[in-house]
Amino acid sequence: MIIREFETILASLKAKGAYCGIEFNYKGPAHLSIGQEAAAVGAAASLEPHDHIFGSHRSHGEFIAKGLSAIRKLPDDAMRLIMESHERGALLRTVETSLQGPKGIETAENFLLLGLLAEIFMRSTGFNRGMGGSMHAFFPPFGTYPNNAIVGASAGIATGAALRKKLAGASGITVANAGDGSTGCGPVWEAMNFAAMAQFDTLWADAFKGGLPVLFFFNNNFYAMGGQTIGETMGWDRLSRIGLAVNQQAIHAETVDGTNPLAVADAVARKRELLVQGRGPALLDVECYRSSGHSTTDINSYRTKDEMQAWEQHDPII
Ligand SMILES: Cc1ncc(C[n+]2csc(CCOP(=O)(O)OP(=O)(O)O)c2C)c(N)n1
Repeated sequence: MIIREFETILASLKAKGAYCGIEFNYKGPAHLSIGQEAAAVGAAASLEPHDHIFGSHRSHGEFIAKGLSAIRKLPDDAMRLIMESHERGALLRTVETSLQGPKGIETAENFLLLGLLAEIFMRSTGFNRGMGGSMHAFFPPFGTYPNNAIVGASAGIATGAALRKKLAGASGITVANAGDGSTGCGPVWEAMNFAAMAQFDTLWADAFKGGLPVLFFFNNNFYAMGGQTIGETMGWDRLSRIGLAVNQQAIHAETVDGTNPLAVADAVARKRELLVQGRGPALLDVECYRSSGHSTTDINSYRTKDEMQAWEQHDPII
């Protein structure tokens, strides 16, 4: 619900130039994930702070969910140190002086939400001094690595990060968050093949054996901009079947109800277990629906009102 309200602020500022009576002219991009929140929340619930997520153009929800999960899982003193050392405490001071409210975990939550909002608004108090904005925000202490405006790019980067984890003996997994449309991109296929190369099992020394600990997490909202993936722009009829092309285990591919956070949390926990055992990579086809437009200028001319209303019954907030 925090994600929903956060993105409702952005939607309202883009559409009306105001939210709750506060006027602000936000000129940057806003690819909202309204309707898809359960996918991000379910995944984050089963990830640890040292698991690294890499996003897409539509990753505000993943950023917030992973941050909230990390805040709950990190010890209080570690959390305090993170807030005090980031930009020498500048964001923490802004939170403590400008936002009233209860102390404790709310301070950390406000640190997360203000750090991201200020980043999206390209302000110096943003997590990346406003240089990244909506599509390139990141905050490594929470395991939230840069989002990416290049469709499918997270797949290659998360795979490289998983290789680094293997070589460095680092614990945890990496997650490539991407959309269903990214399965039309060559780098996604290259990344899945690289992560599943047979040599990891047949040739590598025992200490390094096993496929890469990377989870290809497809937020399958059935559309890539105005193109429908099933029956139109892709050859597959079910995204998870593409795992069959990669290796004998079909990279443990599975389709999940992405409108149910508990189903997603369960699936991610099971895939994570495989990955830390060196049995990666894995793929999740997380079916969900984007009830907001592709971007805030989208007039939804490619889908019917009936379809959108039918999906309202499956809104994860309800
Ligand atoms: C390599 C590349 N090609 C095209 C684009 C333009 N583009 C931006 S978002 C998008 C659709 C992506 O669809 P999907 O991966 O399903 O994610 P969704 O928008 O549905 O979350 C496209 C084609 C881009 N940013 N990068």
